Amino acid sequence: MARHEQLPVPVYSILEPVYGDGSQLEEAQLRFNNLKSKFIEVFGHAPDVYARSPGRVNLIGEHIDYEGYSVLPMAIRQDTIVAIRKHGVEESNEKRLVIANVSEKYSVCTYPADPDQEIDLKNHRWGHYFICGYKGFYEYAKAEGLDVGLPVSLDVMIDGTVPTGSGLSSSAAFVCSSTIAIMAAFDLNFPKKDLAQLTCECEKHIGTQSGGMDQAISVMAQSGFAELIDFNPIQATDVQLPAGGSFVIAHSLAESQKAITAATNYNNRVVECRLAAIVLGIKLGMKPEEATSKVKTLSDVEEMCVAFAGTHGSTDPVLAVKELLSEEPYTAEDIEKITEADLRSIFANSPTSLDVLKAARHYKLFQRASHVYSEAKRVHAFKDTVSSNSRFSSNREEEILKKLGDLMNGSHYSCSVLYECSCPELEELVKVCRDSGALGARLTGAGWGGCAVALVKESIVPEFILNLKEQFYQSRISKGVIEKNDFPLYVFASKPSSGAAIFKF
Ligand code: NG1
Repeated sequence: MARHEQLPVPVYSILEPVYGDGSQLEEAQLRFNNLKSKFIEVFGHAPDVYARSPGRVNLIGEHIDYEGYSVLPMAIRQDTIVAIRKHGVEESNEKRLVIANVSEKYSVCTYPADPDQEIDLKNHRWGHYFICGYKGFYEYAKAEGLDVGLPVSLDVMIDGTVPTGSGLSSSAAFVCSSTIAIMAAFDLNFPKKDLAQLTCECEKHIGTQSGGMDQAISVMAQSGFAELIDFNPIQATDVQLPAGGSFVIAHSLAESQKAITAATNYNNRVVECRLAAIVLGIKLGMKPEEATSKVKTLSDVEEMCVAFAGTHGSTDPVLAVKELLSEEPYTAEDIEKITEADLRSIFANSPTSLDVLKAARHYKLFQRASHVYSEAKRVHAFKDTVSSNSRFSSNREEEILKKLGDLMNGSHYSCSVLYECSCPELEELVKVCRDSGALGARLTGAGWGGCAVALVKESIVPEFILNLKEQFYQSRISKGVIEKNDFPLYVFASKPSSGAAIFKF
């Protein structure tokens, strides 16, 4: 039987396979009806086809996907639905992409139909995410030698429920659903693993050096399972979570503007990791020229680090980091002495990395590398702990949940102290979660704002949520930061939901 990542995106004519039954189905029915009527109102025609892709919560494995390491996210029920209609094949007028949104917050965006258009990063517009998918579709079609004809006009309407800037991957839900909708409008369907790869690549057009976790889980998730996502090649392995635990997602109410802060936050860390890897490679015997040209990620030099650790009676690559990198931040000059090359020449092919170099004062190589190697280990420890669940009796479940919680706490500490991607609101929220009985709690997603995820015993979830309301949200409700009635949008327990789908009614 083919692994599920090799299969195409499922195509349904009813909503149940994705939205189940009960209130979620009812809500989905309303959304689809509303989307269709708004589409007709704006474009004068019904859409041809719909695609949906979910947001995700990352349970463990933060800021390591772009370093080549496995991560362990699950899809959440919040998603982006794209309704699309392809037209203008025979018409001679100028072909355009018109992107509307059911929410009045987002005004209509119009773009030319040229798939080679550059995205104007200096003027950030919400429709840019659709263009990422549009470019990605054509790039893939070209690479695969598919004849998709000349560009045509597309009418598009979006309905997204993944909160933006929350670390729950609204951007990937948007890019994946857009790409899949375009693909479906052209009557094509690519294998899920190719879609995961191409959406990861095309989201980079927005200016972040995205790692691939979000798109992979959004496209490949299976209802009822978290997934261990491996890269190179992309692969998803179902992970059955212990029944007695529930993951509660809570928003810190600090918005994380990943695309806008890329040069000092997200992309900065990608650059620091590459520099750490290059310096480690050189310290472990590579010629500077070889290291600067060949070493891209910390996983590229892991084997050398492990071999070094072996000479000290250990298998832990962190030992090499401790012995070979300085805890003091490095200046550009410090690193250039080691690499024997100007940093700008190392990153000459990456304009977004050059922006990082311009903005950076120093580089914390020791801290970033220690985080990446230790976090990569925690992911496997988490997976192994979950797997051991089925082999033992239910009275061991408590012990297993506790172990998972400890790993999540360890991950948060590392993100906060070594990777410095937390913020005061997240620190406060994580503490409130732990004080309210969570077995473990951590920031999730890129950080610098957005959500925390807490592992809570199923039996105490309502009490836990009430506690969070009192301890964290009440004062913010009083100050008018959020509306009281919106509280359920900011805190919710989530079961693993299903991945991308196409709907043809
Ligand atoms: P968010 O910002 O939560 O969507 C980002 C990256 C991931 C991963 C995490 C950190 C994108 C689209 N996503 O997620 O690939 O690196 O940060 O673990 O850039």
